[in-house]
Amino acid sequence: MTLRQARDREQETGGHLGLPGEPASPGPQSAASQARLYRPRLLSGSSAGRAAVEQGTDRSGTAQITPALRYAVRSDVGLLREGNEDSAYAGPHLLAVADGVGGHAAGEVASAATIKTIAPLDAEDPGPDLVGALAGAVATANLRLQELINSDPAIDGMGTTLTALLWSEGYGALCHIGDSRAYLLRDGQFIQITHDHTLVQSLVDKGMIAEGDMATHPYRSLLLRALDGGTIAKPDLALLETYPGDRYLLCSDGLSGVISDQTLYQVLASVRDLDEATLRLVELAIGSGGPDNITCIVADVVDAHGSQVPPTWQPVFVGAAASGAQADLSRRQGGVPPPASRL
Ligand SMILES: [Mn+2]
Repeated sequence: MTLRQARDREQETGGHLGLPGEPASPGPQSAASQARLYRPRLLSGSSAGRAAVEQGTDRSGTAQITPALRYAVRSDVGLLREGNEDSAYAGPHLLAVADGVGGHAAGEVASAATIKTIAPLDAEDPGPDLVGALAGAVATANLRLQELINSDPAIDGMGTTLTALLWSEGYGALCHIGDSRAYLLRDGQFIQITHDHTLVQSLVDKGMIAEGDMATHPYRSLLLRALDGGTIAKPDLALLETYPGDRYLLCSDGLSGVISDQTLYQVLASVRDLDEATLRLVELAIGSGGPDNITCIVADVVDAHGSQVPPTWQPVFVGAAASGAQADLSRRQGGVPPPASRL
């Protein structure tokens, strides 16, 4: 089955994803089976503490809570790949992982251009429509890929996944296309909040193969959707409510393809320090053979004033967006190389 045939088939069978409500019983064992975009209910049940957070007070009704992000990001080429085609950005309002495809530098160009195009969102006022702001930036990134391909037919066929969270004052807009992933650890429950746009995921959804066979399926890398500059981007979009104590993981398939959800959960639930958590995750992927580039962002929602650990303010680029592809891009654009990245 070709990619186009697979895409057509997905469309015929209604593979486009909606936004189901809260899963009935999320938990570490069910993370993969709950692989749907996830919208936590507002002020659900007896969550008085959350209701207070919504109103900007604590349970006593006195202190103001100022939610902010604390994060760490890491990218590693792995053991078998010559270059790193993953790119990622983490800043106080934007977390994004992109995994380039296309081979021979083109994947690097695609992921780096996408990350570079959406990164300025971090410093902008997103306005009242957080999802719309992120979706607009992603559409612009897709047009950027089209420009790059038009100017250099040698890179035609390149594309990239993108999983991004634009965060503002307790709300997160989630944009997802491809097979990078986002997970949420909340109140001891760990769930995957994105749904892979892969052939094997669609086969699992239709009950044609077992979930346990995904990782070893010969077509496990075949994407049904990606940003490729050639078609209108169709990412999944959702608005999440976030709460102090939430921990988010965004990663490329170089991590989630070789490390089980159960192990991801164990690391995230047990390693408090964010830098250490990202290091442990990358080490685990390398210990499993490191067949692909490995990129992960781990982010905690903290109270900027009340928390013992301060928020992070430093923007960070890693992977292709932090190195060679930037120079390639500036040459393609005929411009001056951008300043050196912070990592
Ligand atoms: Mn990958």
